Amino acid sequence: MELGAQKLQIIILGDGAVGKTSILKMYAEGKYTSSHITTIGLDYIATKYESPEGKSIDVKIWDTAGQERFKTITYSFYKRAQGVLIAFDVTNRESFENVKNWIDSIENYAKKDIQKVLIGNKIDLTEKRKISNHEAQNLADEHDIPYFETSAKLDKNVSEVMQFIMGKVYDTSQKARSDPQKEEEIRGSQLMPTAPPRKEKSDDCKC
Ligand SMILES: Nc1nc2c(ncn2[C@@H]2O[C@H](COP(=O)(O)OP(=O)(O)OP(=O)(O)O)[C@@H](O)[C@H]2O)c(=O)[nH]1
Ligand SMILES: [Mg+2]
Repeated sequence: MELGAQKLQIIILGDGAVGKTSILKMYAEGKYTSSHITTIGLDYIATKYESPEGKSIDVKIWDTAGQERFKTITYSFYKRAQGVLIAFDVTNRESFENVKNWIDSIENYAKKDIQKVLIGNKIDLTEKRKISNHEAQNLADEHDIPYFETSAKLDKNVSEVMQFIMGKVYDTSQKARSDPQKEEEIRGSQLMPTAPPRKEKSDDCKC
């Protein structure tokens, strides 16, 4: 049975200021800003994935807020995501330690077959680096998650990681589409609610 227009849904998670928005902005717009504009609640970018058969598939990538106070909003968006990027900052050990918590939350709130990728961002800050490639790769291996290192600032590995997750999500969704039992689930995933993008500058935040 043929389903309606296919749309892939991906979410990016990780502590505040690890560079989630910067990665997505570099991918979608080829732009980088050095100021930290904290994501409030939820935002998204829309892009396309060219499938190996030459189909152009709509992709929505949800940009979440790392701050604790927005976690409830984020959880409500886990359920329909088919792919998740978990990002940490290679110069910030706490953000790396918290990867385990992000993985736990995915296990608690997301679909079982969600495709995961771990990203160590800010690799341009060589002198300040606290987490080696080896240490991060070990954690990724423990959880059986592919690991990529990126620099949103230098546009290093950004399109590679995005293409990788979209490819994984597309392959999984193709398999699911040929399984009639999963049909309803796919339809549901195309009905993800849209949140208006809202941003505020962290410097001005009085909260
Ligand atoms: N040196 C360097 N700085 C980066 C890189 N990526 C992001 N940053 C900086 O890190 C800060 C935080 O980046 P954001 O993309 O806003 O981080 P975020 O994870 O979206 O943060 P929240 O929305 O608060 O959760 C900004 O000042 C960015 O300019 C990178 O690859 N290298
Ligand atoms: Mg952000």
